[in-house]
Amino acid sequence: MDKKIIYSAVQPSGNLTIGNYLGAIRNWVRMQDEYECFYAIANMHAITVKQDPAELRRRTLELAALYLACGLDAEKCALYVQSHVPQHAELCWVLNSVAYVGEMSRMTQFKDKSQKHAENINMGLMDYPVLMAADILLYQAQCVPVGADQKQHVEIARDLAIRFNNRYGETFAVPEPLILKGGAKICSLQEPTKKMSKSDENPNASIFLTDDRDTVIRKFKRAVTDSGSEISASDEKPGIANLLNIYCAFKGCALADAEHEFEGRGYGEFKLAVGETVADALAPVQREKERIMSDKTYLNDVLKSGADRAFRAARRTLSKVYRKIGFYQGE
Ligand code: ATP
Ligand code: LTN
Repeated sequence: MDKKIIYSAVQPSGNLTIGNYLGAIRNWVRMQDEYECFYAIANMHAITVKQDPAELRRRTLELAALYLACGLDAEKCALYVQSHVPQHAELCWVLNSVAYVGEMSRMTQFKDKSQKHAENINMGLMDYPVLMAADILLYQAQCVPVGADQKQHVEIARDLAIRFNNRYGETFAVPEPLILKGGAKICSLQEPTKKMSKSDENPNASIFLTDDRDTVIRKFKRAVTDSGSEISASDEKPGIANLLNIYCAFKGCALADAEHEFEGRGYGEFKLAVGETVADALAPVQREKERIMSDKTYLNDVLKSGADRAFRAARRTLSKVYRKIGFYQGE
């Protein structure tokens, strides 16, 4: 039987956070042995908000190194840069004529980002989910491992696939989001009801995969907690619940066990334990990332062969799409 196809991506819009790791990349690593996986660096999505060109270029390579350092294996999956495969933009254009303005303007992320970047509400920001649908549908992906915030976008990709198939005949696989419990929504350390984000302007709100031990411990020490002194994962205690969630995700234990472990202990001691656990988990990833970054030839080879593999798959789907919609492709 053919292997199930998996697709996902992260934008090189900032340094990776433990939210990106726990919500997405860690699950990608777990899937690479069993499935045919395509994992991209979504630089075309990243430019929907202002980026410094030199930084964007640097972060693209750094993100590739982090993918590998987190355990992705370039032999097992296609790791590539979105803009290296031109079919993403081409399919996006076709899907633009299938997608409705109304449904795009209702997307939560579009509304949030429009508010946050009120001076730059560009067409790309609104078209973001259509490009994301193009990413997924190009590879006939059945499953898309993401954090909870991306569920709505994967649902739009499903809707567009179904609409296109109904209009032009069976063309695309209809994808499903895969959102695993535990790390699906890691929250900001400063505003624990908001998701942790790599482009948050407050650096104390996020733990970056590249933060050194002292920084990690200091950020957890400063994390906003709740009144009272009990360490429990209740809805009234979003700050403590978030820290418990992070602790359990890295330790691989159940929330109830962690609550039990910290029973009768103070917030200070608890925050230090979370900080040390996270710092211990990040240290080997950071060492590996530095090692990979020092070998640019290897990194470029990985991205080149990933793009070649992706290109072949994407070309197949795009040609089918062009045939279905009536684009003349020569005799
Ligand atoms: P930005 O702040 O630039 O919008 P981001 O940090 O939200 O970026 P994305 O590139 O949008 O990161 O997301 C990459 C992947 O990480 C997605 O699958 C997303 O669902 C997941 N993810 C992002 N933040 C979190 C979080 N706080 N908790 C769990 N998963 C997350
Ligand atoms: N929009 C996603 C990144 C992304 C993506 C994708 C995720 C771009 N294309 C395709 C899954 C599938 C985000 O996480 N912000």
